[in-house]
Amino acid sequence: MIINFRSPQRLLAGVGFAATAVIAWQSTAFAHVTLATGEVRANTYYKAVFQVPHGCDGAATQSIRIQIPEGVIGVKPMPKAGWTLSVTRGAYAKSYQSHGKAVTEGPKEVAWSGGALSDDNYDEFVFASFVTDFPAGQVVTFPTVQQCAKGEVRWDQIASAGENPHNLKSPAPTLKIVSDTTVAQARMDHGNMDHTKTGATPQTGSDTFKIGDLVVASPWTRATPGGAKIAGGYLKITNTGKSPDRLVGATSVGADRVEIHEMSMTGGVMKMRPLADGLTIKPGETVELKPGGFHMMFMDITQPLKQGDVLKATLKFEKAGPLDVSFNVSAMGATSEPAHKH
Ligand SMILES: [Cu+2]
Repeated sequence: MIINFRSPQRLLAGVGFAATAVIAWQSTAFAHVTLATGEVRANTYYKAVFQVPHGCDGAATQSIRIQIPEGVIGVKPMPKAGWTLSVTRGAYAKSYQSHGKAVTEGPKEVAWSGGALSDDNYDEFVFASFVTDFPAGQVVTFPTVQQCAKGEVRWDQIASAGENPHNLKSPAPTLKIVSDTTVAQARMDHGNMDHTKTGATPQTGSDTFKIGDLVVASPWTRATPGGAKIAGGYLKITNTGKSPDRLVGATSVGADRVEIHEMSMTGGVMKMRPLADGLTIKPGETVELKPGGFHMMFMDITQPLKQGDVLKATLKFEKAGPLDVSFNVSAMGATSEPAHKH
């Protein structure tokens, strides 16, 4: 009798734990209101997905109001059940060509209001748009007001030249215009989502670590902003042997746990998921873990990572066994490994 009573409870407890883990990842991953895809080419359609990770100091979110910058035209917001959608139209500063016609006015602000998004939940606010002829490298900002049952947050701070956007308390969501030749992949690995990339110039490191037939080259990570709980880990693994091996996990004294993730573009939105079976390295192959692709994820880091630091970790390979490596900590927002001081 007692056993029959307890079994379903144990099952439920298991389910509850899994769900909690997922939510914890989301809320730590996106500290600010940000765009899911932070890079786009000029003269293309752009699906803007605004991620709202929490309320205002614990209070539920009741409205999200987004200003549309000049040059982003033809905005079509996605209605949301339980929210009232309103669009404020106005004249554009100049005339744009769209499908052979001149477009001189359109939405200048969109707002979803009357909702109740609990501080414990995460939601997305979406519109379709067309990004006009911006020069590559330009950062387009979308000042956003998040109004809550109590208080509001104005996500409208814009980094001035030379200023690190990570130092801003409430940065406006940003979209970086990339050139045609740049692969338009959003290099948003969570901790640095959509923030302007600054800092380190590409440098190839010389750190290598070997075990059995495996060579691990140049592990690196990024400095993390104050409250960040996660950090990405990047490196290259070469299998010089005759049989496949697998990176099945890792541990680090600097993190509660370490996961291996994959990123992929789905419907214009970059998503990531843990690789349950690890990452296979075939004989003769080099697998690169890098921003926007496969990566390691340090979860619940014990203290912020600072540029120039070294984060120790132990990689676990299915056949080769454990391998101690050091991740060099690059600048915040860096897209490649830091220069080394040996
Ligand atoms: Cu990840």
